[in-house]
Amino acid sequence: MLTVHHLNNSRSQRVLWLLEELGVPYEVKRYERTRSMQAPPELKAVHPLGKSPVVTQDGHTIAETGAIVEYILSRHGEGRLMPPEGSDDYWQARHFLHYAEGSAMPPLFLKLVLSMIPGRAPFYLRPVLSAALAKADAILVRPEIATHLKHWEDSLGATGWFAGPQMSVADIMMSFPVEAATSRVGYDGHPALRDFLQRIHARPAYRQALKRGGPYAYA
Ligand SMILES: N[C@@H](CCC(=O)N[C@@H](CS)C(=O)NCC(=O)O)C(=O)O
Repeated sequence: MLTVHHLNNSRSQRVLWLLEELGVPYEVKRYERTRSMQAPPELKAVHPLGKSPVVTQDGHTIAETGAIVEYILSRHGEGRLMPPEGSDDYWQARHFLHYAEGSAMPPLFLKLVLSMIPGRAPFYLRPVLSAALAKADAILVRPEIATHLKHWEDSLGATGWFAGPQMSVADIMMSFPVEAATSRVGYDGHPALRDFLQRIHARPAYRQALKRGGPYAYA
């Protein structure tokens, strides 16, 4: 049996969604974030990085969402959720499989960290820190996020999916960056992103994954 080591309110939700789409049996081991929003120390006993998701099966322990998704597809996919090998859509799906965590998430994470700093600083430093970080956000982070949002909007434009005419693994990987970004900066000028989220959130497999994973802030 495949076990998903799942942290509440996290990108691990994508792994549950993938398994539901494929109809693969799995068990969920839930972990709760600490007050500082970090993973609890028990996750370090599963994998040294102590992050979620991690999956375990038949003596394998696999961390990192993209690698987990590749593992699940190679063991249980039977060609599903991947465009025909070698086609343009296939390489587009591979692009988004790596890009979601490699390039899309870092500026969103930076934005989150910048927003948390003033609240954790001594109160007398907060006004000056807030002003400096707002400037860093405006100069460095927001333009970067805007470039990514345009790439997503343009990519969805043709078919409503990230790689080709049908839903694929690209859409599952990209769901978390799209959910995280739009919850922070909204949908202004990005109707395809709003439409994408409405369609994926309505899928029975997505809804079943929410039931298995527990509270999730983005859907
Ligand atoms: N790129 C990694 C990121 C893993 C990651 O940072 N997971 C978050 C959950 S959204 C986590 O475990 N955060 C808790 C912590 O860092 O303590 C992946 O996709 O698996």
